Amino acid sequence: MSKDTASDPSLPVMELALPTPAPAIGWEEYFRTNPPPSGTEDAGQRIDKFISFHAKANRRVVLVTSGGTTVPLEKNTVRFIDNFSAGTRGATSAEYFIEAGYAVIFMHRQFSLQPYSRHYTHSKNCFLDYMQVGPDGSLTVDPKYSDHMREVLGKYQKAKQDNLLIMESFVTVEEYLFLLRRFTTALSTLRENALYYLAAAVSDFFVPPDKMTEHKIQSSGGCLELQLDQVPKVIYPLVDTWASRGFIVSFKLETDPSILIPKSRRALERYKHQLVIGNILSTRKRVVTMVTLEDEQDITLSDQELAEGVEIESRIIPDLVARHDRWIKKSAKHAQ
Ligand code: PAZ
Repeated sequence: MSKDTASDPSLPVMELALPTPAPAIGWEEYFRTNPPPSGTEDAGQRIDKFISFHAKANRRVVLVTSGGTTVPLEKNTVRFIDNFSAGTRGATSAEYFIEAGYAVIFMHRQFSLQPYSRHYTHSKNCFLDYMQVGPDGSLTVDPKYSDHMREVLGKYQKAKQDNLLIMESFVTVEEYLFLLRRFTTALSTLRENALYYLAAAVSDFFVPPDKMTEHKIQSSGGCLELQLDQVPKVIYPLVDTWASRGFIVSFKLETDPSILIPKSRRALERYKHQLVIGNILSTRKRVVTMVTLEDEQDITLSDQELAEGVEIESRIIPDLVARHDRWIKKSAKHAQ
């Protein structure tokens, strides 16, 4: 269930005007009334350690969220509502962030694409197709893949050796929200050196635990009527409190191009973060729009670049790094 699917996209843009942001009560109550999922604190402690390791090296750290969240319909979950996202944007971006010198906290949907392994999973090829057995019975990589695999392997091993990548996973929107709060709060200790790249596709509606049935919903009851509560908009406390001094980038996914920019800009006006990257479902690998309160800039790949396998993230990340540089310099000037 993607953001804003509840709005009717056929409405004129003016009529999509949303009310003033709800006071922060929603998210506070959410965190007060829902216990943290098991594993939240253990993951948080691993992240604390990772951050303090990179703080000593004065290295910038980016939190990349990636993949879609689920909304379970039953406590013993058989059925759930899912959000669209393969995790390509997040996993690909993580690699380019590492290339740019950042350490990456990769907070992703379990079993969605991951940095480096993404080149060989979820593809048309089964991983066994990359292998071959030699005449002596030895198992090797098929030579037609070995140059590319050597390059990816080199980058992967370097990232591991330098401890530049830590991966933590979520499945449900609840797990996502608790991890997000825990990780952003931890990362805020790096102040301006922290970058938040919120590419995950997060559910807007959920079934709160007190309204959820214990066991599998039975089809013998006829039609299923669902009433979902709204997930609190945690971007508000994230910008205002959890990650207040970092550079915060959110994504906006739409299917109707005419509402993409107005809605991206409205999010910036409302939450006051630094950048929204707008993308349209059908063209997201070819064009994105970098939206700030001041302006908007498209990053576009040509047909030839696409055919050559250029990834749009190879253009997005250097652009972001330059923006982050300026953000750090500006903050240092203000502090003088
Ligand atoms: O993971 P993917 O590459 O298949 O898709 C990426 C994306 C479209 C989910 C991402 O670019 C995005 O827009 N995320 C935010 C989605 C939202 O507005 O909820």
